[in-house]
Amino acid sequence: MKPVYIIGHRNPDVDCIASAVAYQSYKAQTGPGNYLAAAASELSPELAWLLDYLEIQPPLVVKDVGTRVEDILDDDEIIFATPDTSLAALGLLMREKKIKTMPVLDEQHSFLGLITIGDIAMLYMDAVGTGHDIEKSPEILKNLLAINASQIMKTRDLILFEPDEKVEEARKNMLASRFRNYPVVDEANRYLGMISRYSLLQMKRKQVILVDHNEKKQAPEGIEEAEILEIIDHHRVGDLQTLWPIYFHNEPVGSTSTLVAEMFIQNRAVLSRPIAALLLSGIMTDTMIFKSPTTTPKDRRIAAELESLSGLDAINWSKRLYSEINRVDKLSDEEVINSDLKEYVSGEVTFAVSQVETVDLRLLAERRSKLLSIMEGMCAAKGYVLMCLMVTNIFQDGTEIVVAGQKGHLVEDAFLHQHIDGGIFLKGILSRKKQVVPVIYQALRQERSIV
Ligand SMILES: [Mn+2]
Repeated sequence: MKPVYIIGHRNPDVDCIASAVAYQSYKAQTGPGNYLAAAASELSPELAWLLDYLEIQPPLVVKDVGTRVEDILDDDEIIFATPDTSLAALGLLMREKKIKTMPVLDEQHSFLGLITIGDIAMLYMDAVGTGHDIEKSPEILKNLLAINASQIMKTRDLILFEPDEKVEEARKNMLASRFRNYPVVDEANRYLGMISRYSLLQMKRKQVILVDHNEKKQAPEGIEEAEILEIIDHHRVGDLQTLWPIYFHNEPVGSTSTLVAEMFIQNRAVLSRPIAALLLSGIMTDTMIFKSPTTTPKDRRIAAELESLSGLDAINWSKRLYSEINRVDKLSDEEVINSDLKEYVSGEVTFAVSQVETVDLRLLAERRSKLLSIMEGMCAAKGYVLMCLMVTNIFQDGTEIVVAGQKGHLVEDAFLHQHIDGGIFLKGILSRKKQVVPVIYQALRQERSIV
C-alpha cells in the first residue's frame, strides 16, 4: 500500500519534525493505513543530533510530493517471464493473466526485455508462411512452442521509465510513441511494473497530511498536485486549497506538538518516552521556553504531562536543547539566514522573514553588514520587497532585527524600537508569527491603500 506522508514545512524545525514523527505513531495506533513521517528538506545537524540523542529514526526526506511515475504504478503482483520460459508457457501465462505485454526478468527481477502479443502473433504467421507448408504445421508448431523467451524478446528501441520521473514528462513520451505498455525500472535496472495510457487517466496523487504549516510557499514542492488529507497546525490560515472536505485542525496554541500530544492523551494512545521527549522539545522550542506570546495555558498543561511521560524536567531539558540547537556561532552567514526562512505573499508582493535564536546578541554585531549584503542580494534574486532577519534572545526578552529590501523602511517605521550597537532592537518581540509577520502584512496593506 502506498504511504500517506505526514510532512512539515520546508527548513524543518523541532516542532514540525516532532509533530510528524509523533503523528505517525498516533496513526499507527488508532487505525488502519500506511503512514510515514517525512521532512520537506534535509534536517539540520542540530535536529539530527536531537533525534539521534532520543534514539528516534529520522524521517524520510521528501522534497517533492508532485505526481511521479511511481504513483501511477499498480500495486499488483508482478507477472513476468524468465529467459528460458518457453513460448508455450508464455502463451498460457499471457492468456491466463489477460496481459498483452510481458516483461522478461532474471531471478533478481532485473529487466532483460519485452515480449508483446503482437510479436508472438507475427512469429506464428512467419512460421506458417505462405500456405505451402500447411501439411507440416504440427511440426512447425512443435518447434515454435519450444522457442524460449530470450530468443524472441525485444531488447532494443524500448521506452523505459524511472519511478521518480514526473508524470507530465512520461505523458509526453507516451504520446510520442505507439506502445501499449511501458516498463518501469529503477536505477539498478530492477523491474517495478508497467504503466500505460490508461494509468495516466487514473490520476493517483500522492497523499499527504500537513503538520505545522498550511501555506503553499512553506509546503514541499509539488503540493498542488498532491491530495491533502489532513492539516494540523497553529499558524494563520493560508492559501492551500483542497478538492474535498478535509480534517483541518488549526488552533492558536504555542506549537503543533501541543496539538498532537493532546490527541494522544485524549484518545489514550501510547506515548513512548522518546516521542514524549520529542514532543516536549517541540513545545519548548516553539514557545521559546514559554516566553513567546503565542504560549497558551494548554501548552503548559500538555508540557507538564509530557514531563512525566518522558521523565524530563522541561526547563533543564530546554537549556540543554538550546545550547545544542541554537548555536548561531556555529553557522555560516548563509546558514544564519536560511536555516529558518519563511516566505509570505501579500497581494502582489512577496517578503521573507528569517529567525534565529541566540544567547548572545554581541555575536551579531560583527556580522551584521555581511548578513545585510547577503539579504539584499536575496531580495534582488528572489524578488522580495523586503526581508527581515530576526535574531532573538529569549534571555534578554527581545529581538534584534536586520532589515533589507526596497520596502525595508516599512518595518523600521512599524515598530517602536531602540538602536543598539548600530542595530535595531525590539524589546519584548519574540514571535515571528504573532508579533512580526502580522505587522508587516498590515504595513504593506496600508501602503497599498495610500498609493
Ligand atoms: Mn510550529
